[in-house]
Amino acid sequence: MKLHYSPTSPYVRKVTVTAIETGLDGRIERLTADIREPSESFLFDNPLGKVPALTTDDGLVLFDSAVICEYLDSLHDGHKLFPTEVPQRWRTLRLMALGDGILDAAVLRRAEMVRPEKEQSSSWIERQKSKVMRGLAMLEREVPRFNPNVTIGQITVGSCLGYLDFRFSEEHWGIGRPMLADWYSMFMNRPSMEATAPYEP
Ligand SMILES: N[C@@H](CCC(=O)N[C@@H](CS)C(=O)NCC(=O)O)C(=O)O
Repeated sequence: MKLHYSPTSPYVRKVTVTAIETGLDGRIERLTADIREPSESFLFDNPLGKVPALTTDDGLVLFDSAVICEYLDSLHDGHKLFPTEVPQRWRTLRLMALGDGILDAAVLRRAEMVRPEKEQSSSWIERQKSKVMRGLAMLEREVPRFNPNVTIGQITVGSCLGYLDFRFSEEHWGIGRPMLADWYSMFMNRPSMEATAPYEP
């Protein structure tokens, strides 16, 4: 399998953590993608021009991160990251959606903040920031109900908080959210999380 990849993308991190947790990492070749100027062949395979995208051994190109993670989870017989039993399945998918939604808002906020100052919309930046803040408040409330076993929900939340540390470190999201901060310190010790910290190439 081939993974179109960027070391700064939190959505790619979700996939690489999933690959490590499921024992599939050794079967995945990484191809660095230039998302600012994507190649014609990459755009043909993924018209959205985003990473991650995974080319399977059968030649099917999968996107986005949720689909790729569920695909990887279907390829092994160990502990499943996408529970099949309810209500855990719905709790897990909801937690993944919350982590992805916070990420979407944080990524949009950053994209706006790096535009030339006179072109930036402060109301747009604030709108995205308030989604992040409300999402973090919900995560703090949800921590006591996190599944004791690792799930794609927790992997998404871990990748999301890692992105906030990477791009918005001066905002210290952990202040005032003690349960989430404690959970994150513990989750960060997983080898899969340690091996996938984001970096600027
Ligand atoms: N919902 C997508 C989001 C992927 C995404 O937005 N990736 C960013 C990198 S962090 C990207 O490729 N952006 C390039 C673009 O939007 O053109 C997923 O979960 O995979």
